[in-house]
Amino acid sequence: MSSKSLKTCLFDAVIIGAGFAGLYALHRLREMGLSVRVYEGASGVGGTWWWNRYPGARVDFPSAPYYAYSFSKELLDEFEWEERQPSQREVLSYLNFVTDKLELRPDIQFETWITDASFDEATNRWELKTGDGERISTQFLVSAMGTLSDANKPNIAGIDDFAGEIYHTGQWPHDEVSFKSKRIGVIGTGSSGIQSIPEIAKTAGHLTVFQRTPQFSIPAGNRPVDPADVAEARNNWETRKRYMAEGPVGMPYPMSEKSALDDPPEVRNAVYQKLWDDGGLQMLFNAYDDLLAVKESNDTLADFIRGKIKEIVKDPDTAQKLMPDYILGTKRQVIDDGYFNTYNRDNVNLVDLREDPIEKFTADGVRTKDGEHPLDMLVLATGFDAITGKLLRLNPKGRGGVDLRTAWKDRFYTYLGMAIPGFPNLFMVHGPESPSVLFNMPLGAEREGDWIRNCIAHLRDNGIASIEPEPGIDAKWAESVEAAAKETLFHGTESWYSGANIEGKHQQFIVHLGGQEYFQHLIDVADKDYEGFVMQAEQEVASAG
Ligand code: N01
Repeated sequence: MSSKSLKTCLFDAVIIGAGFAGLYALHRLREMGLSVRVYEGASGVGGTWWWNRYPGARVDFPSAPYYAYSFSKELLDEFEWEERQPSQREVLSYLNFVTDKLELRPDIQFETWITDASFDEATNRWELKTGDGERISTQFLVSAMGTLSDANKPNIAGIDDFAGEIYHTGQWPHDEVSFKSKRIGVIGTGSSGIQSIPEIAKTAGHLTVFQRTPQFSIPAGNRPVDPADVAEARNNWETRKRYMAEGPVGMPYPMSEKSALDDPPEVRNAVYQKLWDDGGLQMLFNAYDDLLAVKESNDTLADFIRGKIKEIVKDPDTAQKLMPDYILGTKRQVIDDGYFNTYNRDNVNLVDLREDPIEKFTADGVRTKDGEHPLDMLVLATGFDAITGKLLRLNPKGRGGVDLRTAWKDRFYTYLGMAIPGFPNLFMVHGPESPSVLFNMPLGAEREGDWIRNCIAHLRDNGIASIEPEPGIDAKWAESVEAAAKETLFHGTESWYSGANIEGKHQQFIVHLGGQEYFQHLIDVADKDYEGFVMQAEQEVASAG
């Protein structure tokens, strides 16, 4: 037995994950004087930006310098972004800069996976184990494990027989992967597929894209950062922060307050054309205020993008296969750098899996209904068991030894998307039923991190040992999440927001669409002495013990 397995490390708070959310929580909790340790399985900071190193990986929303922490003007002033949609390499370099600037590194233990977490009711503490046998005891446990961190490897017949190179975009190797002169297959046309396909096509011998759902992709409009934009952000930081705080998705601009149906078609098309030329997700979030709420308005932009696909893709048969037919924006909106144009290359072809499904993989490639596709490399851009995957894999055990898989066997029960009934002193950042992926994520991480810090300070100041949602509050919270979704067009589409991409996962829409209202609600709950939570005083624990 190693000495590690004998010793128990004691902390006030443990955070799992060193991405945007975990680093911020560490900074804030440590500032309060708590003893805090971050455990991170990777060998560096970055979370999703550490793992997703596939070619073409970039920020889709929002543009630099707003996909970053907002709490410190110093961080804004000192980091120089290079590109408007920063590359994975650039975001990682930013997070390393922040880690060093705030001197976070000494409190992060890398290459360490937490493999077990159990709540001890006698002490009101979480007892953790790591993959190499280390034991840890902590009063508070913060899950910052990421929303898009649990890679989904599709269950396709024979896939393990494939003898060529095989990579998942979410677990991309650190060493350079060469596509030169190889026959490559990409499965998946979500953000990861659409960002990587144009890059892979540049040097591949041949690229076959296996598409199940065609996408409404918008040009990213990536380009070097304009120094005038950065100067404007730095000089008007308080105003930009106010827009981000007040807007529905954390954008640094005032939002449109006009319906798409208020403008005549020629004016509307000119608005869309300008945003198409400029690039970025403003087209969906800022052209009009009802694109995600009113189908007739949504159709105007959907038709505009379908027209663009027809214009760009020269082969009419391929263009037809690329025509999206779901409600625009209700799957994660994708932005790209030359995606549709890639299908005009001689070395690229598209297989429409709806008409020509995969039958099985062999050692040499893949057989679809209509033919054989010999491959040297397979790229799985098949997404993630989003938002809940990583926490369920850890499967913490709460009160009475009940594990999370059991507690969530019928649906994902939470309060505020941050706490789970029966799992005291466990906080989630970007959890299910919080705004998570449909809000500016670094900003959301800050606001949730601040709430956790304030909550822990409240507990400490008032001699409270534990906090957890009161029975039944989770059902009320679920109703409010559903009510917010029902006001939009998200409701009718199968997507990873609703668990549709993972076999056997609850079909439950797990993103809170309240935006600013959600964050105001967090503040109101705290102001009302943590309404909806039950707390146990330290004396009660002592006398029970
Ligand atoms: O994953 P996805 P992703 N056979 O789930 C297909 C974020 N992100 O990694 O739509 C065949 O979106 C699946 O088909 P369908 C961003 O939030 C951000 O691309 O289910 N196909 C789909 O086409 C994004 O939304 C950035 O019919 C199969 C694709 O695989 C999220 O991460 C960059 C299949 C999966 O698309 C996930 O994006 C990249 C099967 N068995 C990602 N299984 C930024 O820029 C799945 N598919 C910040």
